[in-house]
Amino acid sequence: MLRALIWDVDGTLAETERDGHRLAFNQAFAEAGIDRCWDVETYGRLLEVTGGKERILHDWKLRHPGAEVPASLAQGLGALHRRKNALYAQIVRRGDIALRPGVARLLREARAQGLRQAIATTTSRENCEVLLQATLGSEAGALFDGIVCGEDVRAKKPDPEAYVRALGILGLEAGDCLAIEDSRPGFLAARAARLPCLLVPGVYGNRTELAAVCSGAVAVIGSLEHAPAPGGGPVSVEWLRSLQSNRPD
Ligand code: XBP
Ligand code: MG
Repeated sequence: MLRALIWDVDGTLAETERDGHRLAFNQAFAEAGIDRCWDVETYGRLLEVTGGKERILHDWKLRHPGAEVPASLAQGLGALHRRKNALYAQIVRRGDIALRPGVARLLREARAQGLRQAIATTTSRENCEVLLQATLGSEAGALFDGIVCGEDVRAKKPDPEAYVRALGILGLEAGDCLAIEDSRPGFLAARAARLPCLLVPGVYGNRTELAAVCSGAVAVIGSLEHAPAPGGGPVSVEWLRSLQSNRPD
């Protein structure tokens, strides 16, 4: 029985990464005098590591195999990341990032049909809140029963902790919920929490490749505006319910 949807944020609710977080990271690097600029492709590879601070360190380690992270980077990481989030907030507030097609409609439809809804994200709470405010405004409070962010967990995705906490807030069993994700780390996190997972890859996800590495997803679709045939049309709660028979366990 489908009782709740648990939504990922970055890449799922909105395409925040390429033209949001990435640009903010690059501007923060430039302001801090750090000689690093992530192009679209490089950033796509770095998304395998979730969490902004973790991603910066991962990139440095990739480029300096076996070397110790310099004290200047380790000590400046918190301030660098705070500045990056402030720059990200500016981008979101000026309206450059929209919800992905079909997201607002499905959020409202699920609510209207009595489904509970939560967010399980590895982004910082301030980023999540600014995005919800800029896209859904005051309606966001009525759509979600709980929001789990990066600060709320000890281990970020692909660790299941964010999903386990979201389930705790909802007070539901994993089998009664559906996770909606865009990425491999997100899928792994959902599955490790034993949640059925619908994958909706966006600009950073190749649908075919993701389907191959994420076997066990209830479905892999390109957009919430287009449910696959035979039903077709926008993804509805009814269509999500029909996926229950695809659950891996
Ligand atoms: C995606 C992430 C985040 C963002 C950046 O989260 O991994 O790290 O890229 O946000 P999700 P921070 O897909 O789980 O929503 O810099 O605040 O970490
Ligand atoms: Mg994501």
